[in-house]
Amino acid sequence: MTPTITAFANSPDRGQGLARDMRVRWALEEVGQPYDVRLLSFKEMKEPAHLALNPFGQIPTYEEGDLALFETGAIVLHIAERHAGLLPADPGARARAVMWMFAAVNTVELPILDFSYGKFTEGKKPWYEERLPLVKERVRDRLRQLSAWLGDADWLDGDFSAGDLMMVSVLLRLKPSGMLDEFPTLAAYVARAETRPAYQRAFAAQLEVYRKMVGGTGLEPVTPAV
Ligand code: GTB
Repeated sequence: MTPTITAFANSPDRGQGLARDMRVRWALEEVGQPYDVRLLSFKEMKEPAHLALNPFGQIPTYEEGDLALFETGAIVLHIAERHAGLLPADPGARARAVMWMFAAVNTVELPILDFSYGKFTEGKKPWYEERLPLVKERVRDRLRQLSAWLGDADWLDGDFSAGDLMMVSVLLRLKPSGMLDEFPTLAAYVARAETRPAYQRAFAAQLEVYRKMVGGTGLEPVTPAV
């Protein structure tokens, strides 16, 4: 059965791969599973039909027959469990790949979101500039630790896995800020992932939405807003 995912009809990042349907598209591409996409306006995301799928009124969601999921980590794990290619067969290695998925969203993403959301939600507060160095240092702490773990390995634990997919997706959020480039090991890790054909297909599909819906080239500067 072909799953259907939801995505922004008009993504604030102009189709540059930062909206979270990208993670789901990428996972589906890695395992070779075709999918349909239902595009939603911000208004539609807050209406009852979508709230029945995701009570938080966000994208992406994932529908497959009777199954409806939200939360990208859960969706990517579901895809990885049902198809070969994103989780190792060995039970220990599999558990560690899942551990890295959680580390991505629960340990690394938190300070990154504090940094990137802060600019838009708190940017005009008098204390924003004073707090910013602390927020950035928390991000750098995680990047330093992750960089030390990765060393000269290609991926976090053996072959590319759903753990890498989630971690790279989280790190990509830092790209517009330039902070990732302070850590060449991580910049190379992200670049390595971006060369994967599955990543490129997912990116192209997301960009195509922006081109069709908005008529832009996708080459305009990125201004993350959500
Ligand atoms: N924890 C959830 C998950 O991982 O699935 C979070 C989902 C989420 O944050 N969805 C966002 C959303 O629906 C879109 S992806 N926001 C609308 C709302 O909450 O009303 C987050 C996002 C949006 C835009 C950019 N950007 O433009 O750079 C980057 C990331």
